[in-house]
Amino acid sequence: MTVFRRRGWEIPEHRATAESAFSRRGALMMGLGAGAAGAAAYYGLSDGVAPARAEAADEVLAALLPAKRNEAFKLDRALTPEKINGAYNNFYEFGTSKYVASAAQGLKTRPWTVKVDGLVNNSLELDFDDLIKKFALEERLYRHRCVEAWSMTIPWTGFQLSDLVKLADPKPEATYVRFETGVAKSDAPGMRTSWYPWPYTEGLTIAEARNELAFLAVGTYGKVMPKQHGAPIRLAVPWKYGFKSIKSISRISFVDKRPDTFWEALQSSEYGFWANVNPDVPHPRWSQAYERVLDTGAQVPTQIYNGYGEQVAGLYKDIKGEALFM
Ligand SMILES: Nc1nc2c(c(=O)[nH]1)N[C@H]1C(S)=C(S)[C@@H](COP(=O)(O)O)O[C@H]1N2
Ligand SMILES: [Mo]
Repeated sequence: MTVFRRRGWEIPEHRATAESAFSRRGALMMGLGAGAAGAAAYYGLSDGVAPARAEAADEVLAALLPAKRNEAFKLDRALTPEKINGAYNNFYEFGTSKYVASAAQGLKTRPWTVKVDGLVNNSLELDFDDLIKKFALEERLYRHRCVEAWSMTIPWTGFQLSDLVKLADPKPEATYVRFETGVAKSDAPGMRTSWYPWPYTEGLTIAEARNELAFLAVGTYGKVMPKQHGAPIRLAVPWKYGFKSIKSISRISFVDKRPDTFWEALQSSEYGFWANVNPDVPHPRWSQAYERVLDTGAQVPTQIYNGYGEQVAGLYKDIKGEALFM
């Protein structure tokens, strides 16, 4: 069985040239040659340098960690080592390579406000440290399957999105939830590329947002989340392709129309709203049948809903005529 791997997976082909030119500029700005940049970032992180650097103001969160593990969320495979997960990321605001961990240290995570608005009875605008005090933090071991056909497992610390939905108390007209990334343009070299529809946005149906698996993560490996994973707060929806799990969220809006999402706006023929994992529905440019497990490099068969069908298949049983798996 052959799995095609191409460079610039998530980039529409006609943009690939502009893309690599951008990455090279980014590398030069850091005073490194293009080849050295990736390697330096990778090996630097392997020594545990970048992920350890937390904001001084992380004390409130740090005092709540480590949170108790919820044993209901188990894995069928080994946990990916922290240094591997922290050194291979997708965070386009900081560049299109996987080695954005160093650049992501420029993300300012304090002060950080999360706004919850739209069709709700209880709109909120809370400082991140006040927000986390409203919820009981727990740890869950989740799988993560990127649309590019690599996967990892990770222990997230956070709280169930449905608890925030409850607190916001949506009106009956609210049918979707829209998420927006709050990374400041001035901190994020990748956002200078004008052909991307910044800010990064994502969306779920309200039923998906109420599903027990939908999780808002604020920590990894029992610690404050490294910036490259989307600090201070990011979504984890493990039955969907990774791009749905939006990072560094600053706004959550309850709406009555399907929200535009970053990847759909960029290339709707390749990245849809639903993006549920399905090994039988290939991406237009590659197979989704297998995934490369980070660290071991093993090629393992991908599972429908990334193995979470028991929890989520029911969400889709009455939805007809929609591209649920792209
Ligand atoms: N704001 C924002 N969120 C994002 C992305 C991004 O580029 N920007 N990339 C997505 C993609 S494609 C993946 S696979 C995951 C990667 O999460 P990780 O780097 O923590 O593994 O984040 C998702 N969330
Ligand atoms: Mo991804």
